[in-house]
Amino acid sequence: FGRVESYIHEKLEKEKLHFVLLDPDDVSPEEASKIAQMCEEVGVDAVMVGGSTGAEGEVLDEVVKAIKESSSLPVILFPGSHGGITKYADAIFFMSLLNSRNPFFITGAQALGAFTVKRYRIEPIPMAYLIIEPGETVGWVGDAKPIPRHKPKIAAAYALAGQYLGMRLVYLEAGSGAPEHVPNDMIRAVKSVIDVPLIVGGGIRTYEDAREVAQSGADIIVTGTAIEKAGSLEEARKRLESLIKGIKG
Ligand code: 1GP
Repeated sequence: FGRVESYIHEKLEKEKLHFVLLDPDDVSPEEASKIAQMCEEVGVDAVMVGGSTGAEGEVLDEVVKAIKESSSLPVILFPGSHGGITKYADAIFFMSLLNSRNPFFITGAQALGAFTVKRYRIEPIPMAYLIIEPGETVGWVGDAKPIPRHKPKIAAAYALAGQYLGMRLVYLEAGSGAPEHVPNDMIRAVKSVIDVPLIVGGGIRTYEDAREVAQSGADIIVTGTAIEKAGSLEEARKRLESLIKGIKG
Protein backbone atom coordinates (compact mmCIF):
# COMPACT_ATOMS: atom_id res chain seq x y z
CA PHE A 1 0.00 0.00 0.00
CA GLY A 2 1.01 3.59 -0.56
CA ARG A 3 0.91 6.31 2.06
CA VAL A 4 -2.74 7.34 1.76
CA GLU A 5 -4.06 3.81 1.43
CA SER A 6 -2.09 2.79 4.54
CA TYR A 7 -3.51 5.80 6.39
CA ILE A 8 -7.04 4.67 5.43
CA HIS A 9 -6.44 1.09 6.60
CA GLU A 10 -4.82 2.12 9.87
CA LYS A 11 -7.71 4.44 10.70
CA LEU A 12 -10.29 1.83 9.71
CA GLU A 13 -8.96 -0.49 12.38
CA LYS A 14 -10.25 1.96 14.96
CA GLU A 15 -13.31 3.62 13.45
CA LYS A 16 -15.44 4.36 10.42
CA LEU A 17 -14.30 7.24 8.25
CA HIS A 18 -15.88 10.35 6.85
CA PHE A 19 -14.60 11.89 3.61
CA VAL A 20 -15.85 15.23 2.34
CA LEU A 21 -16.16 15.73 -1.42
CA LEU A 22 -15.51 19.16 -2.89
CA ASP A 23 -16.36 19.84 -6.53
CA PRO A 24 -14.11 22.58 -8.01
CA ASP A 25 -16.99 23.51 -10.31
CA ASP A 26 -19.06 24.48 -7.24
CA VAL A 27 -16.54 25.90 -4.74
CA SER A 28 -13.87 28.57 -5.17
CA PRO A 29 -10.32 27.99 -3.91
CA GLU A 30 -11.03 30.43 -1.05
CA GLU A 31 -14.15 28.52 0.02
CA ALA A 32 -12.38 25.19 -0.37
CA SER A 33 -9.55 26.40 1.81
CA LYS A 34 -11.89 27.44 4.64
CA ILE A 35 -13.98 24.29 4.38
CA ALA A 36 -10.90 22.04 4.43
CA GLN A 37 -9.47 23.76 7.50
CA MET A 38 -12.80 23.35 9.27
CA CYS A 39 -13.03 19.70 8.13
CA GLU A 40 -9.73 18.98 9.82
CA GLU A 41 -10.84 20.72 13.03
CA VAL A 42 -14.05 18.70 13.34
CA GLY A 43 -12.46 15.32 12.54
CA VAL A 44 -13.08 14.61 8.85
CA ASP A 45 -10.59 11.98 7.66
CA ALA A 46 -9.83 13.06 4.07
CA VAL A 47 -10.94 15.46 1.38
CA MET A 48 -11.96 14.16 -2.03
CA VAL A 49 -11.85 16.52 -5.01
CA GLY A 50 -13.66 15.97 -8.28
CA GLY A 51 -16.86 16.18 -10.26
CA SER A 52 -18.56 15.19 -13.48
CA THR A 53 -18.40 18.56 -15.24
CA GLY A 54 -15.81 21.34 -15.25
CA ALA A 55 -13.57 19.93 -12.49
CA GLU A 56 -10.43 20.18 -14.60
CA GLY A 57 -7.38 22.27 -15.41
CA GLU A 58 -6.57 25.44 -13.55
CA VAL A 59 -9.81 25.40 -11.55
CA LEU A 60 -8.89 21.96 -10.20
CA ASP A 61 -5.23 22.89 -9.57
CA GLU A 62 -6.16 25.98 -7.59
CA VAL A 63 -8.75 24.23 -5.41
CA VAL A 64 -6.38 21.39 -4.50
CA LYS A 65 -3.51 23.81 -3.82
CA ALA A 66 -5.76 25.86 -1.54
CA ILE A 67 -6.83 22.75 0.41
CA LYS A 68 -3.23 21.57 0.81
CA GLU A 69 -2.22 24.99 2.16
CA SER A 70 -4.96 25.19 4.78
CA SER A 71 -5.08 21.62 6.08
CA SER A 72 -2.95 18.53 6.46
CA LEU A 73 -5.73 16.14 5.46
CA PRO A 74 -4.94 13.83 2.54
CA VAL A 75 -6.44 15.06 -0.73
CA ILE A 76 -7.73 12.26 -2.92
CA LEU A 77 -8.81 12.89 -6.51
CA PHE A 78 -12.22 11.60 -7.52
CA PRO A 79 -12.02 12.17 -11.27
CA GLY A 80 -14.84 12.23 -13.81
CA SER A 81 -12.32 11.28 -16.48
CA HIS A 82 -8.59 11.61 -17.28
CA GLY A 83 -9.13 15.38 -17.16
CA GLY A 84 -9.61 15.26 -13.39
CA ILE A 85 -5.93 14.88 -12.50
CA THR A 86 -3.73 17.48 -10.81
CA LYS A 87 -0.16 17.11 -9.57
CA TYR A 88 -1.05 18.82 -6.29
CA ALA A 89 -3.10 15.88 -4.96
CA ASP A 90 -1.78 13.09 -2.73
CA ALA A 91 -3.70 10.19 -4.21
CA ILE A 92 -6.29 9.32 -6.81
CA PHE A 93 -9.18 6.89 -6.70
CA PHE A 94 -8.14 5.01 -9.83
CA MET A 95 -11.67 3.97 -10.51
CA SER A 96 -13.58 1.98 -13.08
CA LEU A 97 -17.30 2.58 -13.53
CA LEU A 98 -18.06 -1.11 -13.75
CA ASN A 99 -21.73 -0.73 -14.71
CA SER A 100 -21.21 1.80 -17.47
CA ARG A 101 -22.37 0.92 -20.98
CA ASN A 102 -19.47 2.87 -22.41
CA PRO A 103 -15.96 1.34 -22.27
CA PHE A 104 -14.51 4.85 -22.02
CA PHE A 105 -15.62 4.96 -18.37
CA ILE A 106 -14.49 1.38 -17.63
CA THR A 107 -10.96 1.40 -19.10
CA GLY A 108 -10.62 4.22 -21.66
CA ALA A 109 -10.22 7.27 -19.44
CA GLN A 110 -7.96 5.16 -17.20
CA ALA A 111 -5.57 4.43 -20.08
CA LEU A 112 -5.55 8.11 -21.09
CA GLY A 113 -4.73 9.17 -17.53
CA ALA A 114 -2.27 6.45 -16.49
CA PHE A 115 0.94 8.15 -17.66
CA THR A 116 -0.13 11.42 -16.07
CA VAL A 117 -0.62 9.72 -12.70
CA LYS A 118 2.82 8.12 -13.03
CA ARG A 119 4.55 11.34 -14.09
CA TYR A 120 3.08 13.31 -11.19
CA ARG A 121 3.72 10.42 -8.76
CA ILE A 122 0.17 10.50 -7.46
CA GLU A 123 -0.73 7.43 -5.42
CA PRO A 124 -3.29 5.36 -7.36
CA ILE A 125 -5.87 3.46 -5.31
CA PRO A 126 -7.78 0.98 -7.50
CA MET A 127 -11.51 1.24 -6.90
CA ALA A 128 -14.68 -0.38 -8.26
CA TYR A 129 -17.26 2.34 -8.81
CA LEU A 130 -20.92 1.33 -9.02
CA ILE A 131 -23.82 3.60 -9.84
CA ILE A 132 -27.05 2.84 -8.01
CA GLU A 133 -30.42 4.39 -8.95
CA PRO A 134 -31.09 7.27 -9.38
CA GLY A 135 -27.43 7.97 -10.26
CA GLU A 136 -28.01 11.68 -10.83
CA THR A 137 -25.46 13.57 -12.99
CA VAL A 138 -22.66 11.03 -12.74
CA GLY A 139 -25.02 8.24 -13.81
CA TRP A 140 -26.07 10.14 -16.91
CA VAL A 141 -22.62 11.43 -17.84
CA GLY A 142 -21.01 8.07 -17.11
CA ASP A 143 -23.54 6.29 -19.33
CA ALA A 144 -24.34 3.91 -16.50
CA LYS A 145 -27.00 1.26 -16.38
CA PRO A 146 -27.90 2.18 -12.77
CA ILE A 147 -28.43 -0.79 -10.47
CA PRO A 148 -32.11 -0.92 -9.41
CA ARG A 149 -32.60 0.04 -5.76
CA HIS A 150 -34.53 -3.16 -5.04
CA LYS A 151 -31.84 -5.46 -6.49
CA PRO A 152 -29.14 -5.67 -3.79
CA LYS A 153 -27.82 -8.92 -5.24
CA ILE A 154 -26.80 -7.25 -8.49
CA ALA A 155 -24.79 -4.69 -6.53
CA ALA A 156 -23.18 -7.47 -4.48
CA ALA A 157 -22.25 -9.41 -7.63
CA TYR A 158 -20.59 -6.36 -9.22
CA ALA A 159 -18.80 -5.49 -5.99
CA LEU A 160 -17.39 -8.99 -5.61
CA ALA A 161 -16.36 -9.00 -9.27
CA GLY A 162 -14.53 -5.73 -8.63
CA GLN A 163 -12.68 -7.28 -5.73
CA TYR A 164 -11.78 -10.34 -7.78
CA LEU A 165 -10.48 -8.03 -10.53
CA GLY A 166 -8.05 -6.63 -7.96
CA MET A 167 -9.79 -3.45 -6.89
CA ARG A 168 -9.01 -2.54 -3.31
CA LEU A 169 -12.09 -0.41 -2.59
CA VAL A 170 -15.74 -0.61 -3.61
CA TYR A 171 -17.80 2.60 -3.92
CA LEU A 172 -21.62 2.51 -4.04
CA GLU A 173 -22.80 5.81 -5.55
CA ALA A 174 -26.42 7.01 -5.56
CA GLY A 175 -25.29 10.24 -7.25
CA SER A 176 -24.52 13.62 -5.79
CA GLY A 177 -27.71 15.25 -4.54
CA ALA A 178 -29.73 12.02 -4.77
CA PRO A 179 -33.06 12.33 -2.91
CA GLU A 180 -32.27 9.10 -1.03
CA HIS A 181 -29.00 7.39 -0.23
CA VAL A 182 -28.12 3.82 -1.27
CA PRO A 183 -30.66 1.47 0.40
CA ASN A 184 -29.54 -0.08 3.69
CA ASP A 185 -30.23 -3.65 2.57
CA MET A 186 -28.07 -3.12 -0.50
CA ILE A 187 -25.21 -1.84 1.68
CA ARG A 188 -25.61 -4.92 3.91
CA ALA A 189 -25.67 -7.30 0.93
CA VAL A 190 -22.51 -5.83 -0.56
CA LYS A 191 -20.68 -5.68 2.77
CA SER A 192 -21.48 -9.33 3.45
CA VAL A 193 -19.63 -10.56 0.34
CA ILE A 194 -16.57 -8.32 0.03
CA ASP A 195 -13.39 -8.13 2.10
CA VAL A 196 -12.19 -4.73 0.88
CA PRO A 197 -13.43 -1.49 2.46
CA LEU A 198 -16.83 -0.23 1.30
CA ILE A 199 -17.42 3.44 0.49
CA VAL A 200 -20.97 4.81 0.23
CA GLY A 201 -22.00 8.23 -1.05
CA GLY A 202 -24.80 10.23 -2.58
CA GLY A 203 -27.77 11.75 -0.76
CA ILE A 204 -26.36 11.46 2.77
CA ARG A 205 -27.36 14.70 4.49
CA THR A 206 -28.37 14.07 8.10
CA TYR A 207 -27.19 12.39 11.29
CA GLU A 208 -29.80 9.65 10.72
CA ASP A 209 -28.69 9.04 7.12
CA ALA A 210 -25.05 8.79 8.16
CA ARG A 211 -25.83 6.50 11.07
CA GLU A 212 -27.97 4.14 9.00
CA VAL A 213 -25.37 3.90 6.24
CA ALA A 214 -22.57 3.28 8.74
CA GLN A 215 -24.56 0.72 10.72
CA SER A 216 -25.53 -1.10 7.52
CA GLY A 217 -21.85 -1.72 6.85
CA ALA A 218 -20.27 1.23 5.04
CA ASP A 219 -16.67 1.72 6.16
CA ILE A 220 -16.24 5.16 4.60
CA ILE A 221 -19.09 7.66 4.20
CA VAL A 222 -18.83 10.46 1.64
CA THR A 223 -20.79 13.71 1.80
CA GLY A 224 -20.62 16.60 -0.63
CA THR A 225 -23.81 18.58 -1.12
CA ALA A 226 -24.66 18.84 2.60
CA ILE A 227 -21.43 20.77 3.18
CA GLU A 228 -21.14 22.67 -0.11
CA LYS A 229 -24.71 23.94 0.07
CA ALA A 230 -24.74 24.75 3.79
CA GLY A 231 -24.88 28.49 3.11
CA SER A 232 -22.35 29.45 5.78
CA LEU A 233 -19.25 28.00 7.31
CA GLU A 234 -20.96 27.82 10.72
CA GLU A 235 -23.85 25.83 9.29
CA ALA A 236 -21.41 23.56 7.43
CA ARG A 237 -19.57 22.93 10.70
CA LYS A 238 -22.81 22.07 12.50
CA ARG A 239 -23.83 19.66 9.77
CA LEU A 240 -20.41 18.02 9.72
CA GLU A 241 -20.38 17.56 13.47
CA SER A 242 -23.70 15.76 13.43
CA LEU A 243 -22.74 13.65 10.38
CA ILE A 244 -19.54 12.61 12.13
CA LYS A 245 -21.49 11.73 15.27
CA GLY A 246 -23.72 9.49 13.14
CA ILE A 247 -20.70 7.82 11.54
CA LYS A 248 -18.31 7.40 14.45
CA GLY A 249 -20.93 7.11 17.20
C1 1GP B 1 -21.10 12.18 -4.94
O1 1GP B 1 -21.20 10.48 -3.34
C2 1GP B 1 -20.86 11.80 -3.52
O2 1GP B 1 -20.17 11.59 -5.78
C3 1GP B 1 -21.51 12.77 -2.58
O3 1GP B 1 -22.91 12.94 -2.80
O4 1GP B 1 -23.28 15.41 -2.83
O5 1GP B 1 -25.17 13.85 -2.32
O6 1GP B 1 -23.34 14.20 -0.67
P1 1GP B 1 -23.71 14.15 -2.10
